[in-house]
Amino acid sequence: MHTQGIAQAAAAVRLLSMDAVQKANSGHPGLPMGCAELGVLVYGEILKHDPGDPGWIDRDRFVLSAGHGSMLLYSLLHLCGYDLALSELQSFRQLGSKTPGHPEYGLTVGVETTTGPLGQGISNAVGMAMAERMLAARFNTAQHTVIDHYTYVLAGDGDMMEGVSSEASSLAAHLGLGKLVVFYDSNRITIEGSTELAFTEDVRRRFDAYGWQTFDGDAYDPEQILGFVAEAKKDPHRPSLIVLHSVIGKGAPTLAGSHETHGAPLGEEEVRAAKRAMGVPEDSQFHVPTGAQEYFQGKREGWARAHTRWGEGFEAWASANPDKKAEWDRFFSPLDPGGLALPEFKEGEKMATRKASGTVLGALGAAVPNLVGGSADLAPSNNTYVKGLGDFQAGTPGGRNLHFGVREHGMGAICNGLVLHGGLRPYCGTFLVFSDYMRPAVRLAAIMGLPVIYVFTHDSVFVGEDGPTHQPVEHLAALRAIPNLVVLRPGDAQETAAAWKMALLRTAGPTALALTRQNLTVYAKDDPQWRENLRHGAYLVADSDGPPALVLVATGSEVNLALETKQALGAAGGKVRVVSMISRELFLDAPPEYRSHLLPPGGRRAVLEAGVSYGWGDIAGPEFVFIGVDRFGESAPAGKIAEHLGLNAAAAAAKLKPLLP
Ligand SMILES: Cc1ncc(C[n+]2csc(CCOP(=O)(O)OP(=O)(O)O)c2C)c(N)n1
Ligand SMILES: [Mg+2]
Repeated sequence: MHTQGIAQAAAAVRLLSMDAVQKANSGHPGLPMGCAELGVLVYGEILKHDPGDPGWIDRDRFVLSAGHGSMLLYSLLHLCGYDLALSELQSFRQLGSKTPGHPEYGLTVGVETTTGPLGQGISNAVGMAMAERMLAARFNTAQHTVIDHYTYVLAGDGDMMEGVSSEASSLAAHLGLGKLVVFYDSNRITIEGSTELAFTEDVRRRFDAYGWQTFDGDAYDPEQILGFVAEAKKDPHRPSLIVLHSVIGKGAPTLAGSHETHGAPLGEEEVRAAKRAMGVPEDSQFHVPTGAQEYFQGKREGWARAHTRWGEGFEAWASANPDKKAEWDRFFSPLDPGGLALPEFKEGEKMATRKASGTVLGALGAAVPNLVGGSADLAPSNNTYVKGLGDFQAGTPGGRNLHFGVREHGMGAICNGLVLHGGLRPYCGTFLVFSDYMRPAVRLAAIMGLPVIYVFTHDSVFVGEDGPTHQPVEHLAALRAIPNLVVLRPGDAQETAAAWKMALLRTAGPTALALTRQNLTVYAKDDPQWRENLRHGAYLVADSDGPPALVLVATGSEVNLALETKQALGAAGGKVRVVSMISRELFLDAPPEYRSHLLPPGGRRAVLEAGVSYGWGDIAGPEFVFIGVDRFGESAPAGKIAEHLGLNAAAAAAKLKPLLP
């Protein structure tokens, strides 16, 4: 071990971090300074990586779960030789730089996931470790290992406090993810001060109880840390937690150990004093000691060699296993829409869209071999379980059905990790009402542009007897408010199959499917191009005779209701056009001609959706009639609720009649 080089490299991390935060006059110097040695060990001694090819599939992953310490990551990526110039560090937190306040996936090379919302990164890492396990099971052979890497995490007190990390860590142990190693930066400081204020549990014993292998040591003893990592790797069945006692802001002469170093510049004087103490000219800026440069330069050849060796092994594996190689290519290439054979549903067939979704999923297993997923303990209700594909468990890593347990938040974050790793297409399910429990992870999927698919069933008050706690009303609106999340609410089984196809072909972000508990009738569709036009978010289901006096826009289960309402209106119903709007956001993005063709400008509009009216004005105009649920629901059989809330054909017709000639 190159003790001197490591010390110099750690000094470089401290100098770069102090200066960047000072120059930006904003940021978090405490963590990068406190974890400088650990960061150098991770990037210099522990990680299998190649700065020349950040996308190398068999690289070890490193997740900075405590994303506020972003300068630690940026400093190390720069020092290792990733494509991150010093000038980027000098424009830390500035518009257009590659060094945003918190690490952002896709913006900065070498950043494996977007972090900052505490608890998410460590939970993403569980998904990454699961992906490694699944791909290894599928592709490695007795002669060749093409997937064999570790997932490392640096988590802080905040990560350990957030509930989502408990959900994910509990599952990680259950699944026996032995190649997951978490360093816990135990500096016992958070924003308000000492952890004595609110966090006095024994984290190590908590992880012991989950079934992790745990270690406890000093953040400034490199040999001990490397020893722990070696020990951690010996047990292939247990993830490892390495608790490291550290000092926040270490190296700051008067502020080290203080919460004041957490999230504010140290101040000009303190920075100068720190540089003096480190034996660096106090006027220097963004100084990288020669020893630090030499240390990382000395690593490059070894990194490149390991990568080349892997490449040779991969070639040998590919020629010895052409079938596996062909499957590999399918895993890592865009989906071929032509290969998606979807089940057909007949007009008049009565089926809940959750059931139709289950049927579609069953048919997709073979067509989309990298599709994996499951539910937060609601598979029988969400229809997310695919028979014949096996369960992913510690002893059966080839299984494709995931069991997340009752852990929606962890499930969302884990699915992000599954996508981030590369090679897999995950879906996950729960009741729509509990999308709230995973919303932070859904939002991050949208920010990162990850094509996770959410199967949200029981999508309205028509859930019935379970009552208002289980009846979503504001959830569609809340999900639609997330940019880059596409919410699809299909109106029947045929639309459900089409929605799945749209979700699978989406690569730029997540898709939420809102599906019913109750049966819906598959209806005739006036638009012969309806499957095509769904991409515009809406299409014509039943037209009026002549120009429409009223366009009735409905979504999901309410398309059936809209058609019944048209009937119930008798002759006046002939003047009503019914539109199924599977996605409000896609419709808002549709070409203006298509929109005005479907909803003629200036015409009367009504909206039928068993949810809140919030947001519908964007589509239906300022004076639309809304038939929906701007309140919480009731516990009763669905039919009674419909009557009570005016959500049946008779009530809707009565409300619309005065609008018609
Ligand atoms: C979910 C979430 N809640 C709150 C915050 C705001 N926040 C950022 S850092 C922090 C304290 C973190 O403490 P710790 O992880 O111990 O980091 P350290 O102060 O040791 O650097 C908080 C509350 C956040 N980033 N994410
Ligand atoms: Mg802390």
